[in-house]
Amino acid sequence: MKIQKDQISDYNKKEIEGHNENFDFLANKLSKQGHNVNDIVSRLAKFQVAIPSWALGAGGTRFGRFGFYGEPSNLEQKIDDIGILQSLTQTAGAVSLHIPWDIPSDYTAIKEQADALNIKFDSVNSNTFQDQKNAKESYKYGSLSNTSKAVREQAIQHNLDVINIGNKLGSKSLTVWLADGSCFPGQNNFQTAFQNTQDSLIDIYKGIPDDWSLLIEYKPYEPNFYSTVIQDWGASLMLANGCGDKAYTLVDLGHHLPNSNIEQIISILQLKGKLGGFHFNDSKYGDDDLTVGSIKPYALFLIFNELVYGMQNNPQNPDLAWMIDASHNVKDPLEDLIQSLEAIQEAYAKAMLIDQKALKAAQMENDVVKCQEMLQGAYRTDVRPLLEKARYNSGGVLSPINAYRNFAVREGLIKERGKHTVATGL
Ligand code: LRH
Ligand code: MN
Repeated sequence: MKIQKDQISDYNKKEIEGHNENFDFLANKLSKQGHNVNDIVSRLAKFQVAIPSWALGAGGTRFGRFGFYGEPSNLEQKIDDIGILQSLTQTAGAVSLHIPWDIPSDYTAIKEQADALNIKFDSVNSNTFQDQKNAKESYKYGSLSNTSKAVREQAIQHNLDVINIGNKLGSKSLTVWLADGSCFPGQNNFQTAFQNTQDSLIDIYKGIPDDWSLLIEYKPYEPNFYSTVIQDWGASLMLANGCGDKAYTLVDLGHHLPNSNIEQIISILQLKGKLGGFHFNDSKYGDDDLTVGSIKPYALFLIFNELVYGMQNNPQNPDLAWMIDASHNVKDPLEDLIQSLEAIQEAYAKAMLIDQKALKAAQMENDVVKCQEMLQGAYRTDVRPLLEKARYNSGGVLSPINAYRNFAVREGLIKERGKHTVATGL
């Protein structure tokens, strides 16, 4: 299913007047405050977020999964669905594949399809947290950290295979997340597990092409419930430093213990030039993989405030890999992803309203109230007309969710694919 350009222009005609009114009012106010509105709008338009190939169907938990009709049942249909997101939002210009869930059957064809939809291949993800059919070794007791050399070598070879797949698609990074850990005290020798992981990552790092990066994702628990080898940013940072300059930490927002100060973690990782990328989502309790900004929107804004500061003050940190990592248990996956894209753009736009130099000056003066007023003033600004303008200028729709429903996309996908297709992934 494709969204046609004329569908979009016809749809926007109905909303453009209201948009122009809101935009002109806001742009006028912001210009008076000294903001370069055109610069903010063009930065929003350039800001592309990678869609996870594993989150285009209905997710589920061990307690059950409720399918969503018209799900993509192969990689080609997944790329088509991301094409729909890109047509509407113009901010979903990349896909992050998970291997072996999404191994391309025809590399040339899948690249042509993605190119035609203006979709790039972002980071590729390895999977050593599930045993593959006919696999010689099992990852039950871990992969890169496993006490068995044969298991570690199998896991290392898998990661090298994933690099090879990504290389054929034009990806420029490998994301490694390990479930490795233990469920009970005494089960693991922590030092051996950590050292095995370091040595294994170094072997993988040797296979990373020069213009690539290795993103090491941390997580405190699940599926192991007593210890996880790469449990937090400190462990990920140490392992990245142990590998070399092309290795960085990957921050999944859901991979933090309650009340962690994620914006502080991000600030320091940027200072050290070791922040490589994000898995955006939101959570109330654990790794809930909920819609971005749906639970803690102010925390997301504070994270973008540190990111904007980093973009302006930390040239030592690389360009970041922006990716969503979510799972949809009750909502249409495409609507959920549209809302996440909107929340990310909104937090970024609000953070760009902060005069970082003035904020730093107030911080140096310890003028706490002034600092707060600056942050909350930006946060309380309704920036949606800026997002609409960025989409409109890039050929997208002014309000994606309304358009998605108005174009009856899900109904169209069900007509094309039927009601019983199931997407690979989580
Ligand atoms: C682990 C994780 C990781 C992926 C998986 C799909 O919780 O965040 O990024 O490999 O989800
Ligand atoms: Mn993740």
